[in-house]
Amino acid sequence: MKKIIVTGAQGQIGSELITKLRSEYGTDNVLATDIREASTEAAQAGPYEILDVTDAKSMHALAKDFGADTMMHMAALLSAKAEESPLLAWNLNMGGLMNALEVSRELNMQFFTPSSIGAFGPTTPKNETPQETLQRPTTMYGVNKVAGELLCDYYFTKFGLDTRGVRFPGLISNVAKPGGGTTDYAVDIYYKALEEGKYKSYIAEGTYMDMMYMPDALQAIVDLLEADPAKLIHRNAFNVTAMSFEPAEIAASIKNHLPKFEMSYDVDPIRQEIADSWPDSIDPSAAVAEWGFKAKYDLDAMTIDMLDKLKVKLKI
Ligand code: VAH
Repeated sequence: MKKIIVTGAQGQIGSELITKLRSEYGTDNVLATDIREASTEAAQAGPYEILDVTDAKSMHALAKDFGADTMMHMAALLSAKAEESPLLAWNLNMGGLMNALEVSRELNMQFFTPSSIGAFGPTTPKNETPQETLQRPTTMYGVNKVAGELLCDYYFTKFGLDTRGVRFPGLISNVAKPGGGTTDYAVDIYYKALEEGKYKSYIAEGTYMDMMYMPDALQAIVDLLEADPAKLIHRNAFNVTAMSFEPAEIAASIKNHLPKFEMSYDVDPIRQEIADSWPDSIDPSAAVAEWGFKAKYDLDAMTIDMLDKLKVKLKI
């Protein structure tokens, strides 16, 4: 049975990933780590340690003492926050990744870390973006993601480390509220629709971005972890997506269930510039062919589940 160490376990993906991994592999086989004290129910539900991913010595000691054979490196600064603090983003995103790769190499662990559609830039083909294409991102986050993909492939070809990754689209979750992303409007809108009956989008109408509901993202991670390595032509990182929509479309989907919901716009130029540099839709065919990637939720199915879950969470 796998013994897994997760970094960034209280982040947007990490906080749900530890629950998913514990249900798949057993609670005691998943060590959740984060720079902060365990404050979420998920973090407190199993083995947990404080870890700053820029501290290689501590990361090595925790992984070795736990007997980990799998590293899920999730700790990172997201796109908008990275644009606010590019040097901090470089040090955390690249320093943390290098430490996680080195510890995984030293302890011969399987390795996973997510890339993002942010690894593409304004000169990348915008529609049905191919698995292999031009990647010249214009954000610090994108530079980190492209460099990270290349580093992970290097560790696979140079050291034979079993590195695997996906390029996630915007992820929508009813558990952890995200912090610092560009696609986060697609999470905030559900909360505000229920709490206030209206939402002011910082992303302009007509701005398409790839998106995915968190349950599909978590299943994709487990499916890739378990994939037959002999069938993997690519490794870092696979395009995965479930849908592509623009703000008016998610607003319409919500309005089908909350007829009085009102949408308005107050565009944030920084996050709009980031969004404009990313693809409108990416092509996930390599992930489908090499490890059977399949998303279950489309926009309307996600809206129904998000509203149902948030009504309970917000006691509305
Ligand atoms: C962000 N949610 O907005 C992340 C993601 C594709 C976007 O990487 O930065």
